[in-house]
Amino acid sequence: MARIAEVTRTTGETDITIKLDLDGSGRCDIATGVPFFDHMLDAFGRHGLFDLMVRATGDVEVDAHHTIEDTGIVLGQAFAQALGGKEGITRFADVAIPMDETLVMAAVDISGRGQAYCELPLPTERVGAFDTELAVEFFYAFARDARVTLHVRELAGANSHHIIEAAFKAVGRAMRFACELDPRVSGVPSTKGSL
Ligand SMILES: [Mn+2]
Repeated sequence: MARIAEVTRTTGETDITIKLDLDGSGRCDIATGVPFFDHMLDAFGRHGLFDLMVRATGDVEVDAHHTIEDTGIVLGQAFAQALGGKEGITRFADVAIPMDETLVMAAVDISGRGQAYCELPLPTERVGAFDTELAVEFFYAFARDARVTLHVRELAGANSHHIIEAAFKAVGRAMRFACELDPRVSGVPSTKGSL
């Protein structure tokens, strides 16, 4: 069965549509109105080997906060939908991604309980026009609505662009391996019988 999802969410602040194929090849088509965020979602999708289409329009004249948080919500919902009953998944994954001087680790459990713990010190408040604190807002929203446990840890880093980009690549890559079907797993990989 195809592990795909399409989710649209419209509020007074944002209008977002996401199409996701968990078993894709990293083809991304991203337009959020926030160029640095497009670059990050592209890194997430390509290195997660997800096919990912994102269309977001939001009140970026206020700031990018609503657009980025709500895109995290919708992307999380798309993962939850595409994972379905979670039969046969690997469930746990951890990766560390280097980017020059930076090293960021992400660990994920497709746990059914949405929670994120981020230790991602960023040396600058902005990368270009992008508010760096919004990176963790995205991960919190994503983990909550994907219903995954997510840890993101900066092990080394001096450049905010590198740190944020390594974090998105690490989370994408960890989600790839956690979502991947393991032929040795039968049913849902939990002693409780559900996730
Ligand atoms: Mn970059």
